[in-house]
Amino acid sequence: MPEVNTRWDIFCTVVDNFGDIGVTWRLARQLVAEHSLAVRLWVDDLRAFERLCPEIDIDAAQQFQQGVDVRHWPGEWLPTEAGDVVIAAFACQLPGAYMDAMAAREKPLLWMNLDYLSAEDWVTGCHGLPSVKYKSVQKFFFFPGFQPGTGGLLRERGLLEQCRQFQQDLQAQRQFLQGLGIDRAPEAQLVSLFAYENAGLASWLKVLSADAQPTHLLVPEGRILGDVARWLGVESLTVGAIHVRQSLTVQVLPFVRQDQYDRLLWCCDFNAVRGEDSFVRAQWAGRPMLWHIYQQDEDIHLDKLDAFLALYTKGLSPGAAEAMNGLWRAWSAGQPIGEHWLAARKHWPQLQENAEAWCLEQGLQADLATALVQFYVNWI
Ligand code: TRH
Repeated sequence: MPEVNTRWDIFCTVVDNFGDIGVTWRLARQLVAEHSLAVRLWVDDLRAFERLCPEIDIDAAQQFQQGVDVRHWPGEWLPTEAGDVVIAAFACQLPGAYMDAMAAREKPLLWMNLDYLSAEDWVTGCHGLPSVKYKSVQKFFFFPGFQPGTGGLLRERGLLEQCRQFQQDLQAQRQFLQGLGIDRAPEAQLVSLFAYENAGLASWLKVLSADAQPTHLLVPEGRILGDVARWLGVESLTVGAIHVRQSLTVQVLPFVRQDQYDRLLWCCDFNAVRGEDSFVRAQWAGRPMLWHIYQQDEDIHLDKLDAFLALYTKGLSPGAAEAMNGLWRAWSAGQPIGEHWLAARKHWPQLQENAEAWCLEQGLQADLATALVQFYVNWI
């Protein structure tokens, strides 16, 4: 493993939402906590960061947070020595002067692009390959993924054990939920909902409200709230709002810190998630889930969705796999999902087992931070 003093620079531009900072913040913390590395995290938007980590001082050019040297990536770059390892997250463009500093280093450095997560087959072939060069400095592709031969997924040491322990401790869950103002409706299944705007939502809420089984739906503040409000027939929804419609209780939560969001996922019987980071965290919760994939031009996200579904549903019976495929595809297309939800409910025990098995199978892979460190060790 690399010498303790290795210096790593991670660059993050917040393109939209929270995935870019969500992923890089987790990675930076883990490299510090588990690999004793000196990590600078350069972020261009500290306000987005603050939502996930309220301790962030949005006016500070530099600050330490959980051992990570957090730097506000300034519009006008100041001369800075390059690190030993440089990670450009999601193909972000590094400052020209920093790239010159990289090329000027006497000791060569490792430069990597941390790519988007995809289950597509081609990822295995491209992971670790050389990409472009800047002067004498070679950049490499680093692809997260679900299959051997990829860079794996972000997973902190002991995460799955911690999650299972929490899931077995009803008192700890109750306390945690109460801290967020959640008093679980009796006998209700707990469902979390984090998604982009979705025209298919109304059909789901309708089915949930008419179901014999009560549902307590937890909706963190965000883009889906407008659709929830429309279905409820209320003008707007604010944090703390609770509305009951027959079997369905809808509660609006604040946007919580990242580690609290993880716990919320662990508490729920079903998690609707989106983007990249919450999608992975729901998998670690080991519970059935629904993914609202981030839309891309020319519908290329649909290939990603299908590639993941093919892996995720491979252990299911044909009926259960069909129900999952129908549910996930309809949700990401913004189509009604009420009928698909009912079809999936028929296979619930199998979907629960599958979620656990998938989580354990993925937990056998090396985690992404360790794989990055290993990549560096192999490179020197
Ligand atoms: O926010 P996202 O949609 O992020 C993105 C971006 O759109 C990005 O541009 C795109 O590249 C990427 O997805 C694929 O969804 P994601 O990735 O799930 O990120 C959300 C983060 O917010 C995640 O780290 C969890 C965190 N979070 C909290 O910390 N507290 C909360 O209450 C909630 C709901 C989320």
